[in-house]
Amino acid sequence: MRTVITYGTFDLFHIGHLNLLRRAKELGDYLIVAVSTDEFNALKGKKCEICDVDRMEIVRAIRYVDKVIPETSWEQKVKDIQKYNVDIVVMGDDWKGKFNDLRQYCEVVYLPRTVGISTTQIKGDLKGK
Ligand code: C2G
Repeated sequence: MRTVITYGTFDLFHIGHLNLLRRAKELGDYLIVAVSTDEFNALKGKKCEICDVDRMEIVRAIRYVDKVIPETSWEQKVKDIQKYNVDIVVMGDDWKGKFNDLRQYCEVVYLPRTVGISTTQIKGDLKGK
């Protein structure tokens, strides 16, 4: 069984997130998604519209997702890879190169982002209304 893991905030869940999760699942048999906690997002300088409990619940309901765990730190990825026997880490290519150090543990795949959609853009559009 090939286990895939990906990490993200998934705030205001949109088609870009769904495309990422669908393609991540296509690379294996079991997809784990680590959803950033509100506390970790504060470290990332991100303020979420949707709280972490609800963001995790929404991601958990996606048909491609087999397990949801909290993402609480940058450093947890190595522990996750070992704990869950991960074969592939998948991220959108805005992160291209950032996680290459994980290649000593497993494959790392960067997938093209879905153009034309982002949580920031959605928030901006709503503010303009
Ligand atoms: N994404 C995408 N296309 C978009 C928007 C996002 O493919 N139009 C991807 C991102 O590249 C990322 C995932 O969807 O792989 C989640 O995006 P965010 O919620 O913005 O996650 P981010 O804040 O980048 O957190 O440790 C890694 C971080 O937790 C990633």
